[in-house]
Amino acid sequence: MKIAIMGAMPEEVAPILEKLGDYKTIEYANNKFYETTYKGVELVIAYSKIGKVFSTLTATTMIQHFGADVLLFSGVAGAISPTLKVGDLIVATKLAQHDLDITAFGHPYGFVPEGSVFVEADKRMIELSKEVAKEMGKVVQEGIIATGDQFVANEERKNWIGATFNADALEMEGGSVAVVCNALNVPFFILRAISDAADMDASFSFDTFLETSAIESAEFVLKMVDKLLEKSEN
Ligand code: 4EH
Repeated sequence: MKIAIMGAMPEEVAPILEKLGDYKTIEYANNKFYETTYKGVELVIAYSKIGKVFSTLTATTMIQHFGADVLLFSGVAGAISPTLKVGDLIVATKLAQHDLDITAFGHPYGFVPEGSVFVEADKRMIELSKEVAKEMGKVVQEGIIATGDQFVANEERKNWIGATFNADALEMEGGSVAVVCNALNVPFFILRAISDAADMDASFSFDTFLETSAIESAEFVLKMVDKLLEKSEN
């Protein structure tokens, strides 16, 4: 088994690399990929750069070039649901692209022919995340994540995304990573820690909490790796 761990920003993967210590750096497709062996399993780690296009490229590369057969995403997100506060964790049950719009042709938001509005994450890993949460004594909310090439810092846009996709959180990479993993039959898990509320204070809140929230998410995702290994032993 080879496990891919990705984030979008350097701050999102730094805590993971720090914990792992020794790794090999491989340059490919204008990006750096970090490879290491952890408890006898191969890991490939990278941050994609921000947005749907770069995250698509990185997820595809990790699977097709590096041979990952499971993918975990760790990062931060803006909250839509009022029950999500800065530092809280959300696991994506399914993801959509909120900025995909061919409604002029009568299609719903987020839909293109032969695609689907939502892509579901791997149910087994969501189950495992409940065990991890319990063991860590943490609360992890499950919910819908909406993705788009836009930093949302606007109450009106945030509410529209919440209402249109029934989404609980928003970010800029999960929906595209989901499309890639789904197409290539790679089970995926997307975890985000809240950094802001996607409102007028979002950029300030984001800058303040990026680092601490990214650490929250990274710690959890590493425990997910431990859990996957524990389960694959029996
Ligand atoms: O990778 C992008 C980062 C913001 S853009 C998406 N990430 C963070 C999640 C996120 C988010 N996405 C959309 C957290 N809050 C969000 C929000 N809307 N309100 C960025 C950040 N810093 C420097 C440059 N670009």
